[in-house]
Amino acid sequence: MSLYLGLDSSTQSLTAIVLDVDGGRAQVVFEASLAFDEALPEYETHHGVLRGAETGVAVSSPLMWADALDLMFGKIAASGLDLRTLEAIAGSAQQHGSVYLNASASSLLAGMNPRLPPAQQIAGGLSRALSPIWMDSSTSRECEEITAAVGGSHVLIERTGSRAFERFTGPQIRKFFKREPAAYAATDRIHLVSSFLASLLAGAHAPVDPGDGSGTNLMDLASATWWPIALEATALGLKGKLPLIRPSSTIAGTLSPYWQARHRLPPSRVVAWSGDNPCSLIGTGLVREGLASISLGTSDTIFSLMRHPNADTGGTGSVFGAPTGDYMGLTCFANGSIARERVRDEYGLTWSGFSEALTATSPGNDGRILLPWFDPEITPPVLVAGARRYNLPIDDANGHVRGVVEAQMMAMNLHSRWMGVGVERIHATGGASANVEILRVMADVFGAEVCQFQVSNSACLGAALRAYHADTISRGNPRGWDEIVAPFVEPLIVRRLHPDRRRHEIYERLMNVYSACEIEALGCGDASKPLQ
Ligand code: XUL
Repeated sequence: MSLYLGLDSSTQSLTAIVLDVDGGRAQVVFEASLAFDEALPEYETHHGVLRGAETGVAVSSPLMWADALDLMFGKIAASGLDLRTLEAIAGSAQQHGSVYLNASASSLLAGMNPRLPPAQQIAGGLSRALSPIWMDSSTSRECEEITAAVGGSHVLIERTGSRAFERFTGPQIRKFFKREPAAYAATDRIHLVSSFLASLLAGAHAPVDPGDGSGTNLMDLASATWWPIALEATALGLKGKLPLIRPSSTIAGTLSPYWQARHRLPPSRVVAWSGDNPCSLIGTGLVREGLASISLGTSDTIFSLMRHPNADTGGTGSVFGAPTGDYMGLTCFANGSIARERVRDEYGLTWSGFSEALTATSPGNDGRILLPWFDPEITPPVLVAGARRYNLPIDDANGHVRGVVEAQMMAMNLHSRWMGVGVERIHATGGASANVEILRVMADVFGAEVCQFQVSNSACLGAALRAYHADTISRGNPRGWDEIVAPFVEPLIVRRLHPDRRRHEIYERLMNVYSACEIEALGCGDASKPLQ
């Protein structure tokens, strides 16, 4: 019996999954989640986020993420599991967010006192109190500057797998460098959320993996190394401040004496952390081409494994490194669960009321269309938030429920075509994948079979599977990804939804209308004024 722990530090919560692997058999023996707003109210976040006075700013506290780890280890220690066989720990984190540390951080990380919580001990190691996160859309100017300095968008896309995106780490670093030069100069190390949390566990600076490194606009995708031209275009002296990039299976260190003593844990291996989307790729079993996953979380994402980094020259999506050593195509939508919740709350519904509204309305929504850009949107790019409505009266609750779900699915279909994946089967994950009515719309819009999983946090499951995989390598007995993933992921499929041909035809026609609405709203609408 060997235990493997996966942690997922997402926008709104921290989740943990422990796998028990016995020979070829494996099962989930522990799963828990804590929401930042409720578990750590002293950080005053709303859905895990702090909004600044400046438009588009979205930040969060790295100290909150550290305290959440401490609370979660407390839960794991109290679970009754025999943790002496906890062999390895790996993690998944919201992508793109960055944590800024000064030169004292190394010794602080190494010398933490197990009698005290982590946050207060590492606070002095921060050179920037708050971390910009993936929801931040305040760096358009920096995106333009970086793009121009590297020789244009096509060059950036070809080398890094993505055009300059506001949420990506490079533009965020550039903004900090320009606005707070003294604090930037006092920064010794800039971690991603993933490598920061791995460093905290290992008690020493941990590397970034190519999956998360590719979400920075700074990494040369083909060689998985920092790209000097992008570094120069971003900020002075940046190379010396970034962590090393190492394969996802790298053992970053041993669980530090702090965590061992504080929660009576063994000296488990700490595996490099990755981004939540690369981890979800593993957790939904996408180790082969031709399948797609849709994650319905705070952000909605659609992604697929790629053997070759076929970048999206149109600039809609991104190519990231995959934990398998391959690549993954991804399109990200900012208005995911927050938009669904917004509609649910606005019309005083529960989730079952939300499902009932979906059942009570017909596919195609009788021509009512909602563009659910309640927050600034990534795909398509909408910097100033504001929902748009077509034939949809503001007091029409049912129309809004179907409108938000249909819009999200149609947008995912339209904006993932660049990946060139003929989608026959979709693996659905994320909190909202528990809702069968939402998955029915997904199946009909895509004309594809949709698989629902028993574990809705596939990023966390993927992290636990990565811990297992890296452990087999470090013991000199490596297992292939198919062997790791197949016995786990397939049995977790609890439901398969098949598309209805007639409904799919309705959506094929409606997608042209939806696309025209997007174009009209982006090109002709006054982006500062919602239509209703
Ligand atoms: C992906 C992205 C989001 C975050 C959410 O590019 O920005 O999916 O990773 O945690």
